[in-house]
Amino acid sequence: MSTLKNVLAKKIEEHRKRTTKLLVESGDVKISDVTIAQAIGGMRGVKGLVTDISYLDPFEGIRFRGYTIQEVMEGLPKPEGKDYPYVEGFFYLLLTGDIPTKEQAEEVVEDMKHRAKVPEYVFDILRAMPRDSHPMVMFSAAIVSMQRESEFAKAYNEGKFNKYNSWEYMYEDALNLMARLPQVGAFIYRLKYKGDTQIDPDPTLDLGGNFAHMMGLEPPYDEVARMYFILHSDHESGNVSAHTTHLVASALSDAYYSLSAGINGLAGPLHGLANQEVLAWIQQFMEKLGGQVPTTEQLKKIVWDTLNSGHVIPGYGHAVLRKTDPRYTSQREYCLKHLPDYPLFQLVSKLYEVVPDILKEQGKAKNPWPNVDAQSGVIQWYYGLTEYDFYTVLFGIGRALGVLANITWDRALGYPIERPKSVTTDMLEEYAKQAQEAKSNEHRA
Ligand code: AMX
Repeated sequence: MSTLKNVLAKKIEEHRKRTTKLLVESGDVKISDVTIAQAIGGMRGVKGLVTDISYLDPFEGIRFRGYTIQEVMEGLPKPEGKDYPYVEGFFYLLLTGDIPTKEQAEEVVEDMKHRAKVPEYVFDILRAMPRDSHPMVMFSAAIVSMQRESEFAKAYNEGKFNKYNSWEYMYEDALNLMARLPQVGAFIYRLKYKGDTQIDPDPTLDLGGNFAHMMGLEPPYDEVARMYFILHSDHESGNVSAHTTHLVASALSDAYYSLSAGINGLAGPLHGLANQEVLAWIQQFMEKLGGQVPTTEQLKKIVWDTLNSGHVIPGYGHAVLRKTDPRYTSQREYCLKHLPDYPLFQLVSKLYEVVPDILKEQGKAKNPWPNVDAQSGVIQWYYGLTEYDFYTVLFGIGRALGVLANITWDRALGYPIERPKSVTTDMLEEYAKQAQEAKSNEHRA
């Protein structure tokens, strides 16, 4: 058994005791109430999910297994001469909660290399699809098409499967999928935008390095890939892609079905597609201005015009965060170091100066600050990846790290099929009436 699987098995053994104790001794302790506004309004703020992979504080931002972005980037082992850590070592951290040693991280690098072979039929399927299909459609289809490779589904069908060992099959699927996604993504990119001129994987490279190589992008794009995949990996369980993956897996669907479903959610413009939308929006108004960088006054007008036409400002706002997204800040720091004078970066920085005040003045968005997507396209564009409808695939490869770690733990802890209860509008009106009556009785008393 690999070190990672061994360590994970021990952690699971320990953790199961905690979950059982909570259920047996404190199962009826309340952690959340639900208002009518929350039931209608997308369950915002309702605590009803459990994950230990990451936690999102509205003001501090994301912590992966208790570590801030900076601690992750500084603390994890890195390939020789590189500034950003092995993605594989980060996956070790997400799964186990431990920062791996360099040896442990490199063991995962080697393990993933052995799992990285994408079945030929996936390429045939992708080539058979209309070339103008959105890259996220291709990505999702490629993932679900590999379902026949699922160890989890095989074990289930062969009756090997029980509540205690099912995580091991999910783990195998998670690692196999994670090892293959970079090639699937790079294949789609080169199929769609580079005339199907494919670049073979280089078995000497780590996941981030190999992705850059297969995309045909020179270093330091390998560093960008490592940073990007880590930053986009997880944002606790309630976001659409993570929640969907978890929900589908709760029906004992395997990792292929579950991840593909999560990727479909990520493809929505209010979620992962926002990174593409930011670039599309910028390109649109730059075109209107004849390529000239807008002045602050012009930018303010553009932002107001966008809002007044009923559109959201892509890359701004968040359902949980109430400050600038540290994933935005992390990418901004990269830009300040590597491309401070790049006009597109300067424009995005100017937007940062203008948009929050306008959103505050408009008074609708609860969070006027930028999220991860406001900044990410700039770096991609700078390194030559200008086909912005591909950006959400990059997000998807990263997001897979978090959601696959999550569903492995879901099986390890035996979480049941997810099934919240709904009510009807008549029932809500009855609750409202009863609350009003109770209030007037209180006044009278
Ligand atoms: N521009 C304009 N209006 C915005 C806004 C923005 N960036 N963010 C929120 N609002 C509006 C909402 O549309 C809503 O309007 P309504 O009352 O007319 O329906 C109102 O402000 C209240 O919304 P909220 O409670 O602040 O946000 P939410 O939790 O409902 O939605 C989000 C969160 C991210 C969908 C929203 O902020 C948004 O649409 N942002 C732009 C798209 C985007 O960047 N998405 C990426 C998010 C990060 C990610 O998942 N990758």
